[in-house]
Amino acid sequence: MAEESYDVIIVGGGFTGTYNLYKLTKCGFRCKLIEKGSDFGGTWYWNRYPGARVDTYVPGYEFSLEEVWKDWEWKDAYPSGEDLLTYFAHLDRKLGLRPHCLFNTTVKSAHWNEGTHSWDVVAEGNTGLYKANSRYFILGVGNLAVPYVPKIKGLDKFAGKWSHTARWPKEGIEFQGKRVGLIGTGASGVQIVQEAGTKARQLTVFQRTPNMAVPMRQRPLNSQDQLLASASYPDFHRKRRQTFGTYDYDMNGRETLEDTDEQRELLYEELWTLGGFRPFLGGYTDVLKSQHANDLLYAFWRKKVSERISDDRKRAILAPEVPPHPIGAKRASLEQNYWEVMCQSNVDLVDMNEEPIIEVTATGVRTTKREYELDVLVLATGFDAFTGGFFQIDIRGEGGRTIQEHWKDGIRSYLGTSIDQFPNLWYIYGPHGPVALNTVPVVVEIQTDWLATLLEHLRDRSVTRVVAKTAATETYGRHVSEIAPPLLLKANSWYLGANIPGKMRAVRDYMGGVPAYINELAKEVEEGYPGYQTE
Ligand code: N01
Repeated sequence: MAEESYDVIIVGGGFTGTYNLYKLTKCGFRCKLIEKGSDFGGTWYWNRYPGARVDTYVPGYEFSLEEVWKDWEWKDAYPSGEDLLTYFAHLDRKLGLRPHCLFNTTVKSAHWNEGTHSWDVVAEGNTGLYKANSRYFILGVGNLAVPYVPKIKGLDKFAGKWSHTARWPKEGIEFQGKRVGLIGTGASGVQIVQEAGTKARQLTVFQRTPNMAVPMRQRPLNSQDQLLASASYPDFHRKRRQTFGTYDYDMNGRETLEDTDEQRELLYEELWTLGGFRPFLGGYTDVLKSQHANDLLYAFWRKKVSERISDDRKRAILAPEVPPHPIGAKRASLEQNYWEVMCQSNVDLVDMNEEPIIEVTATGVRTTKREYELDVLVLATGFDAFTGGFFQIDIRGEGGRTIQEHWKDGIRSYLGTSIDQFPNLWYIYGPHGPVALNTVPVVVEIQTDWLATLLEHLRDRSVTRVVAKTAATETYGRHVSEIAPPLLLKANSWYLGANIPGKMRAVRDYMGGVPAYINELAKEVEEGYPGYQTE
């Protein structure tokens, strides 16, 4: 087998991989992109469950490249998973990506070679093993790439069809006329409810924690409107980099109690009507800092949602008087008709706190109180976020140290893009970067543009080895922990790794807002990359 050699090997064909391939090829680097799936799309390739839809409206959720957006039209303000896959095909056509890609191929290992200052990469594909080496190794593996399937007794005995939402079969699973069970009511679960509730003969939702979902305010888009709006796209795309959450909406700069009750109610109503979780949670600056501010926002949310839940029992489970965690400490989902569907007579809601699941049987799910007969079981149980995708690859840095060993006491990252003792390795949209509250394409552009400048800088100086300094890494890590808002720590969210039993609970996301993050990156460039050691 011939061993190929590149300047850059990129893992993953989602937003990160496609943009890195485009950008670094344009800068003159010879790149290869390796993707496990059979096509581009990343998260949208894998999450094919019915109703999958993004929670950021366009043109917020797309690249800012004019050659891409100028002849692209969306059907809806919040595009569906299918439309996003069509967008990826458009990206491919416009940017000429495919010739540089290897699909149906899984990267198994990447070992740092101190002798050649390059990464030895082994992947496995349809045609056997693939080996290559590259000066730089870039992980674009996605933040929510590895599904979490809880260890529920008997799951393998279920005689009907079951699937995790993030591994939905391409041929689909029929809901029409079936008895469908759903475990998990995060963003994926909400979308399954909206879809399955209108098709299934019976939908049984097993809820552990209520979802504090806010309205999506979906609307169809027509060509004429998009054509007119496109004149403002460059401004819109610029603004995404200037707001806390890479959105066109920004906080009003005030704290909750600076306004009178009437002013506050007006603002809450305005944000509720606007739709989207970023405006609703970001109206006041202290929602995740002050418990009192958080309680006031929760009370408003509960009032609005309760008006739409006609069933008393279901209302008490879906919108309880005492919140299970501060609102916003878990990522709020967007809904279109969630509460109404939940109230339908064919939809049953099981509060798992009252009635825990004991096991899955051949014919359904058995709780402490009864058995629910099912034809289909959907697991919308989330992801091993941030580090899951890294740990699937045998990555070894200096001295053969694995990334698992290196991160066993917590993530060590410099600027959310590089790791001390792992030379020439980069990652985008991952641990200690601005991920959870932000939009993927925007963060990917910010980090990749910065990285491209750095790699050109190194090439101009004939540098072959670059690694983050340990002291800089530790300072940055402390900073990431310190800037996390206190109420964030009070929920068992994937933000903290607290959704996975046994996973260390720690801040994994840069929560200082994107303008502050951009300043960190810019300072590094202006000061001549003091956080890196080069040879
Ligand atoms: O996963 P989640 P998700 N028994 O982790 C429950 C993005 N996304 O796939 O809260 C019973 O949020 C768990 O219960 P609890 C978005 O960033 C976006 O829904 O831990 N239940 C929870 O209800 C989102 O934040 C979009 O008590 C169990 C659910 O499973 C992220 O992906 C759409 C359980 C997991 O919720 C993840 O969302 C979809 C168990 N053993 C996803 N284990 C949009 O753009 C877990 N649960 C709209």
